[in-house]
Amino acid sequence: MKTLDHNTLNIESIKSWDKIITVTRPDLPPLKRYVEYLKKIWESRWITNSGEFAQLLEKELQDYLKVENLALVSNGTSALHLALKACQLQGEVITTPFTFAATTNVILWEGLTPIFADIDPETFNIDPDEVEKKITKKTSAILAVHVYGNPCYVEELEEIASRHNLRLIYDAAHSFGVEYKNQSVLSFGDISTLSFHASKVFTTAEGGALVCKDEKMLEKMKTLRNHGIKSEEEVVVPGTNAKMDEFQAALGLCNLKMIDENIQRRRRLYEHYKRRLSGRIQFQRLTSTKYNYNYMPVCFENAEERDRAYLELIKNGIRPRKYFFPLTTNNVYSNKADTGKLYDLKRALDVSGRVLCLPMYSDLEIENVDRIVEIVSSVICKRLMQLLPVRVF
Ligand code: T4K
Repeated sequence: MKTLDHNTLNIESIKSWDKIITVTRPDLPPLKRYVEYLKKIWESRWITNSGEFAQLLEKELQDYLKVENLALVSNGTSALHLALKACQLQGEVITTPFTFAATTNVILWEGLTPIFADIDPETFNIDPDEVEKKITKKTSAILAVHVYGNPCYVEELEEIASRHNLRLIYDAAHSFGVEYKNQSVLSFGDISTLSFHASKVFTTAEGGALVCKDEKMLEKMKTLRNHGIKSEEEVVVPGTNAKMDEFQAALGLCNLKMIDENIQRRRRLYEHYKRRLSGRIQFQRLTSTKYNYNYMPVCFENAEERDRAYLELIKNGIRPRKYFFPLTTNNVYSNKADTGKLYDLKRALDVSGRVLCLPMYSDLEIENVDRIVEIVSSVICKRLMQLLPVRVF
């Protein structure tokens, strides 16, 4: 985390932070454009509670994402909370341990029990066969994650959920604009949740959204996000405050204008990484027909090699991240990195030990991608050299 001492804060300290290549960096619009929106906010003095910009962003996102029912919320975690709450779940929720802490945390906060199912070692998403094995009388839902935006096996999960009468919720925090079989990946399952955090391909600083098929369900979640208030004198359900404010919505409106261009730039970087590292490292197998290139995950041969590459990059002023290590089983049971073994999660443990997310953001320079590739390659080469037969002359 970046920490600045306010007493010594000066431009130089900010510049030195700028030299570090981080795993991600938010896209920001030209400042002038954002200021135009700020002027309107100043004029209206309407700064939150379903303001004009929030309503407009909801509409524009529905069009862009090709979905019918979308509600903005304050972040991706509150989107997950509202989704679970609206489904009135009980007992057990089957989920993946290979995800960010929030996916598992919300299950626990809602008083439910997370049951972990193993992942597919190529797509890194929850394996439907493993889900099926974990279903009991207590199961009420499946909470799957489209990891790094890569679509889950949606047809198989849909079939299992309907056969067992379970709710199917997708944590689509990384899936902005992703399509599966030329259809928005957000149109699968009962509810999908998005994150618009600074680290995401589309950002409102903090923010998120809920997408669902059923209009009534959307209304329910909109009521829940505003304290359960139906009218001035009617609170119909104990809700919460998960609203997006006008400053965030304005940033979203500006960023939406640049989204296609930014995704194109990421795509070029992704392909460059892939071309240069191909055959020497494992990439995630993508199942999408349209992808957003939010992350650049690669898997090394083993954990030791991953950790060496991680340290080597850090030494060179590059900050990759071990998303997602350790598994979120740790949130629940203990602090040990190997708790996954207890739950028959061998593949998740293996991927989590080998994965590294390399820097990926739209204005990352290609020369820096080359530098990163060279450092990673030098680590891999050491292993390959050891494998070569030693010749004795
Ligand atoms: N479900 C899934 C599957 C998720 O991945 C997430 C969040 C959620 C649910 C919950 O959504 P939110 O409630 O967060 O909307 C980051 C993000 O905070 C988190 O949103 C994200 N997933 C997760 C994968 O990554 P950290 O702790 O790694 O963030 P941090 O502060 O270390 O930032 C990462 C890098 O981003 C920094 O090294 C530099 C860059 N950065 C960050 C910020 C905040 C910037 O350049 N500017 C910034 O303002 O969790």
